[in-house]
Formats: sequence, structure tokens, C-alpha cells
Amino acid sequence: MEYVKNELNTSFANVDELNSKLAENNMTIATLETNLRSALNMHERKLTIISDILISKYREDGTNCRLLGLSRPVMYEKSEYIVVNTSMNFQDATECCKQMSAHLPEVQDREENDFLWKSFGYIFLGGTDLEREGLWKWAHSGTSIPLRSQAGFQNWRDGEPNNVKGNENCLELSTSGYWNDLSCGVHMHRHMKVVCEL
Ligand SMILES: [Ca+2]
Ligand SMILES: [Ca+2]
Repeated sequence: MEYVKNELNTSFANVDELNSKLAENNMTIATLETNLRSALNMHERKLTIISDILISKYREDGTNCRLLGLSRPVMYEKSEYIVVNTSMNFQDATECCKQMSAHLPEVQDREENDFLWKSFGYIFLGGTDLEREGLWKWAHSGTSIPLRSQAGFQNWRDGEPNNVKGNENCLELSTSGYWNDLSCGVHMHRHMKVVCEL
């Protein structure tokens, strides 16, 4: 009986020791977690600072768009898209894409239109009627964009293009993926990114 009692006492002591080791390990894990979190926060802050510097540098001299295109290209069938996470007016966006040997997206069909809307939301598309009012063209390929009454793929919202104040000559992918003509000079606060098609 004495033997069993001793064995039990030893087992309890072992359990106590294991428990205290476990508590120590838990504390170590918690410390590691805290350190990791603070390191991640610091890197995040550094990345934000770097991205702010790049954006302000781009706005200064307009030459660093390639650096802003930090995302991996997104593939869709034969097209590749690069996302530049900053807001620009149409001209700057066009120039930005050009620097990456790309252009603002040109939409060939409904599938591509849906893909762009679902993937990126509000963006500039590469269409204008800057050359001749009412005659819409894809700027890069030079092919014409049909109006609602014409044959061929288009996705104009009801009543668009409406050329408000005689000054809407650029094209945006707008709510629900419909197209709207808008002023090219507007710095679109809702276009928080520029998408370039390679
Ligand atoms: Ca127009
Ligand atoms: Ca419009």
C-alpha cells in the first residue's frame, strides 16, 4: 500500500512539473505572438510610408508608375491586368498604363465586362470621344465603341453617354458594371485604383 502511495505521489509531482512547464511554454508562445505582431505592425507602417512616398513621387514627376504597379498581374483569358492602387484622372491613368507598356482596359464582350466589374469595381476604361464628340473609340486599338442603338457589344447605362455640360469625353466602368461617360479631368475619388491591360 505504501508503495502505491509513493508511486501516486511521484505521478502527481510529475503532473505538477508538466503543468508548470506547459504554463511556461504558453507564456513563451504569447511573448512570441506579441513580438511577431509588433514586427508585422512595424513592417506594415513602413510599407505605408514607402507607398505614400512612391505615390507623391509619381504625382511630382509622373515617372514612377511602374513602381506603383505593385500587384501581381491578374489573368483573364488572353488578357493580363495590373492594378495600380492610387486614384488618378484619365490622362494620368492613360500615361501610367503607357509606362508599363499597357493601356486602359478595352472591353470586348460581356464576360470580360463582368470580370472587370467583379474584380476591380469602378475603373476608367480606355474609351473616349475626345477626337469627335459622340464618336466613341477604344483609344489603344482605335476600334469604335457602339452606342446603345448600334450593333456590337456595349454596356452603356440607360441614357448614357449623355455628355453632361458638353464635357464628358472619357469612359468609366460604373455601378453594376454599366458604362458612363464622364469628364476626363476629374480626379475620381471613387476610382481608388487604376487598372491597366497588358
Ligand atoms: Ca462626349
Ligand atoms: Ca455621363
